[in-house]
Amino acid sequence: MSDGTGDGDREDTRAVRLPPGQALRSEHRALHYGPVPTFREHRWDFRVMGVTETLGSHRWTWEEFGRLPTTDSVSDFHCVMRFSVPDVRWRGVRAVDLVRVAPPGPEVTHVMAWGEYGYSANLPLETFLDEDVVLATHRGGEPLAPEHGFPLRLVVPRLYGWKSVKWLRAVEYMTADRRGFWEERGYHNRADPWREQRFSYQEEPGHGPPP
Ligand SMILES: Nc1nc2c(c(=O)[nH]1)N[C@H]1C(S)=C(S)[C@@H](COP(=O)(O)O)O[C@H]1N2
Ligand SMILES: [Mo]
Repeated sequence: MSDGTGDGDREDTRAVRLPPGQALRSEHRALHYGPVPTFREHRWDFRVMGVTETLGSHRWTWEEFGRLPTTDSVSDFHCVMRFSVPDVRWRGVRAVDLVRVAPPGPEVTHVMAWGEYGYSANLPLETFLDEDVVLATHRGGEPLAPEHGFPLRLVVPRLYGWKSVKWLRAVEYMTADRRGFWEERGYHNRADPWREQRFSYQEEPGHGPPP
């Protein structure tokens, strides 16, 4: 049996792995809106808030966050600007493991991920719980570079890149869907790259709350 490492096999696999309208890019160039924040450990915390099971919020200092269990996860990264970066190795706390220690109330349907400076992105709780979703501290075996989200970022490989919030500071549990930063500014509420859900004008009834 072939181990699938021949060049031909590899090309085939990648062609299938590339969502429509995307081109491969090996270099992972940083892309974001606004400045790169400076990490100050004494001022940093991470919170899980909103409709938690206890209705109280959970808070971790950087040191406490570092004691949560971590996992390695390799995934492809798809930016709405039509490029995809294959085989990115992330390390961090899987969203499912976070939710285990900070459970949502039973009526929670969506989460809002919050970054520094109020950047935000919404996603269904079900998607947040996919096993490849991580709150990443490392990329390619190294701590995140500042421009890639140091010290912590969300990675949601199955949605377009803007949902992968860099400089992550909080996760909010919600009982209804609400638009995040780009979802309020013309980008698709769902953002599934396999369905090419790029812009909000493509949304159909049921895809999200009114823009
Ligand atoms: N806080 C924050 N996170 C963000 C963004 C941003 O502007 N601010 N841009 C998003 C977009 S559009 C993409 S494609 C990815 C890019 O991640 P990278 O810079 O690590 O390649 O970050 C996402 N996360
Ligand atoms: Mo993006």
